[in-house]
Amino acid sequence: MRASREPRIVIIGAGVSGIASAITLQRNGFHDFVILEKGSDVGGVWHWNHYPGLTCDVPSQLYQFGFAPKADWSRIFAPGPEIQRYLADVFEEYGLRPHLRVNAEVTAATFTGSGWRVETGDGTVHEADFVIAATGVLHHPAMPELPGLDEFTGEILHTARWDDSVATDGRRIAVIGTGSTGVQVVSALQPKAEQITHFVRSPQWVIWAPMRLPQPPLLGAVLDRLPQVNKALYQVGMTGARMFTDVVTRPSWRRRTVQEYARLSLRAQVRDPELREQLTPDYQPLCKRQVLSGSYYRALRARNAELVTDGIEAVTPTGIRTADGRHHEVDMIVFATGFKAHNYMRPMNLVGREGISIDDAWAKGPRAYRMTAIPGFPNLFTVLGPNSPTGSIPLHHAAEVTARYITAWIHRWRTGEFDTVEVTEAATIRFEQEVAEALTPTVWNTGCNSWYFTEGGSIDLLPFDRATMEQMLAVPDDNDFHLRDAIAN
Ligand code: N01
Repeated sequence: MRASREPRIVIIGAGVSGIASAITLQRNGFHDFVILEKGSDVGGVWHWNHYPGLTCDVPSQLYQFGFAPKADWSRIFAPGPEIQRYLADVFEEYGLRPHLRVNAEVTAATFTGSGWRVETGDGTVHEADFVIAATGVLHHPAMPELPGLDEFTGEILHTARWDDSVATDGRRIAVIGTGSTGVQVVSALQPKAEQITHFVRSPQWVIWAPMRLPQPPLLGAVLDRLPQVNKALYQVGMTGARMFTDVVTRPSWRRRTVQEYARLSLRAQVRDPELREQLTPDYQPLCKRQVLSGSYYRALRARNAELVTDGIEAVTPTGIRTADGRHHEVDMIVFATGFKAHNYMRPMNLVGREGISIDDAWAKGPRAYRMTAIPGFPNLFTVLGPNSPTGSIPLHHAAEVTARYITAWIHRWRTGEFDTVEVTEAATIRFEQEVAEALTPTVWNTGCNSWYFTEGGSIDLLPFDRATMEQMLAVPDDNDFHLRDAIAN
């Protein structure tokens, strides 16, 4: 056993998972880390997304770090800019600014035999003992290649790269896509648009929820004064979230109840049989990432709104032509078409042991042992990586739990137990088999297409409950890893 030493750590990404990682390292006495962020500020998805109507559809009291609860959220479901501010405030509060490099996109990371050589777009090189890839899931916008799009003379926007200088009031707007984003942006733009046309390829179930409900100021004041009550409320929320996990992971009366509520949300708000027919999905509620809204159906019923479910044939210089031969004249096209959710850290040129690239390692789709360790890539961990619980467990919590797990490995490195730690192929295959088996009874597997599916056809989610997730990341299991000295590489 060698003397204690201090690890150099690179964290890639300053979103929820990067912030959770940095603070967890710091709280455990690790200070030699740098956070490389591609964007111009912290916040990840909440930095990049600022489209009109952006709201978090997870209750604010749950959509926060357990170690940094905010008492005074303005609404039960916080608006995007408030979440972005919260993340920036936490970042400041924990003194992370000196560790941050913005506009520092990692273009390459190469395993050296004992650690990593990480390169950013401007040619800066960081030598590290460990890399934590906290690069996010919903980061790379998906932009469909529609015939004629290049010839369109109006504005083209993707919701995930919104341009705040583009006017929307009094204009004829096409919105393509009806996930959580499309529903929010249509609801927000409709009141002041001249005309809004929502192009929907597959309708979604939209559960009614009071998305604009204010959080009572008195509650904020009480939670602020009594941190114990704040903690208790967080725990109550986590317990409630556990019931939701159960709803999606296996059939039960609870699942059926939520699904019935989804159907009722449509029936009660859309009386016109033709519109209701158009809005009725041909798959079970909850199969795709559930959409929540208190205003979408009302927006669609407005005089200046139209739902179009005929397929898009082509974009023309002045609008969109659908398969029924109609031409829809519009001034701007908004793509709410989601993300390439399975890219993770790619297109970064990530090269592991013996020259294996991440593209080769993931040729059949992204994979990682317990969401965080990849065979062939020693001393590298992902946070909210493959099979993360994006559809079931509060994300901040999942990021915190994963960050603690990684920190435990780094702690052992510090004490000199090993130079490199790499998950075994056998353990990764075993984990994949467990996941595949547990995915069978999930609602995500009941016959819809969604961004949860990888190109290879597997579902990229964690089909376990919170307790199982916490247990699997509680203590590193040596049997599942190769622990080596650098000399042996
Ligand atoms: O993206 P999506 P999103 N022609 O992938 C359609 C999170 N989020 O940005 O279903 C026509 O869900 C596609 O149609 P189809 C949340 O996890 C959270 O809305 O493939 N349409 C679909 O309707 C969410 O799930 C919040 O037939 C095309 C849509 O585009 C995730 O982000 C808020 C098309 C894409 O839906 C992604 O949501 C917002 C084409 N060629 C988002 N290509 C919170 O509140 C795609 N579509 C926390």
